[in-house]
Amino acid sequence: MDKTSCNGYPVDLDAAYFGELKASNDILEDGKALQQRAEDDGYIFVRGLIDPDTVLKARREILLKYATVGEIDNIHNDPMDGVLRDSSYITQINLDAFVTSLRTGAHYESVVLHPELLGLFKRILGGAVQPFDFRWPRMMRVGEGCGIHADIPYIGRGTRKVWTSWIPLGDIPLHNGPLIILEGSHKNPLLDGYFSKDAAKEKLGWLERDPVALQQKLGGRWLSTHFRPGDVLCFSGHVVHGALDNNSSQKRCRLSSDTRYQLKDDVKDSRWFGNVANPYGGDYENGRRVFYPGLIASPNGNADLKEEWKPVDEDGRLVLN
Ligand SMILES: O=C(O)CCC(=O)C(=O)O
Repeated sequence: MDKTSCNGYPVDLDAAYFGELKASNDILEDGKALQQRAEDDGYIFVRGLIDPDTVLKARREILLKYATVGEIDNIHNDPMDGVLRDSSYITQINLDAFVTSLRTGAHYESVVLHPELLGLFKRILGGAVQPFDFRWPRMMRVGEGCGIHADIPYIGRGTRKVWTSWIPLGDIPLHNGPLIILEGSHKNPLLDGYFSKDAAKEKLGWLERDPVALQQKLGGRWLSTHFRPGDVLCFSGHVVHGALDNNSSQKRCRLSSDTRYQLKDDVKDSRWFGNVANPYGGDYENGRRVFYPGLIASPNGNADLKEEWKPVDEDGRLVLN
């Protein structure tokens, strides 16, 4: 069996430390109950909110783009299997244009702006909803994962009432690297200082890399599940989360999306709105960057996966150190 780890640290799957996300399908149409659960748990998880066909079309759209740049094998495998190639041409292409095409693909857009999703956020947040213009489609290679953090230091320069939706673009069992969230962390007073930070201004790193060490400090179980196409996990910017590592022995990538939503009339964090043609997001003084997480095995390192925004040259090509 493929192992379960987080940033290389073993994860204790004992029920005292690790549990299943609670599905909210039974209260899906009940705004009051959803708001109470959002307040209590910090997250709303819904099985099959979006029809799987819509999600799988987005998966195909994105994986074929990755196949075009040699990251995914569509010659010996069905591109939908998301099997990684050992070497790619990613350093030779205009990465800036490539990630823009991922973010703006029509099928991808019909997932992140799906009426069921917008309707759910309207009920959770209690009013008309504004999705961020910027989006974060994510491809996680084997051996990669994600550091543990909360979103609010990264996206909270406008309203503090910002929510994320994490959407699996395919089947994601535990060994394939799904998102994990730390139960009760959104209300933990030990995190007040962390929540008030501005990640870009303070050059903030991960809150932690070791899930067990953090759990010992803060308490709570890690929660996740075997995600399936159509499932949606929505969580507040104050929920501490990370991901299990992608330990697929089949060399399957993990494909997912994270996008942000807030109330329409609330103050916006201007970095993520408007014609985000050059969305390097973080306040980088020295040149242009694009959102391209991972690449742990590439010559430019990124061994702890911290630098998700990678420098590109004037032709949009990845700059290797
Ligand atoms: O998908 C991941 O591995 C990380 C996603 C994330 O950090 C987020 O949704 O805020």
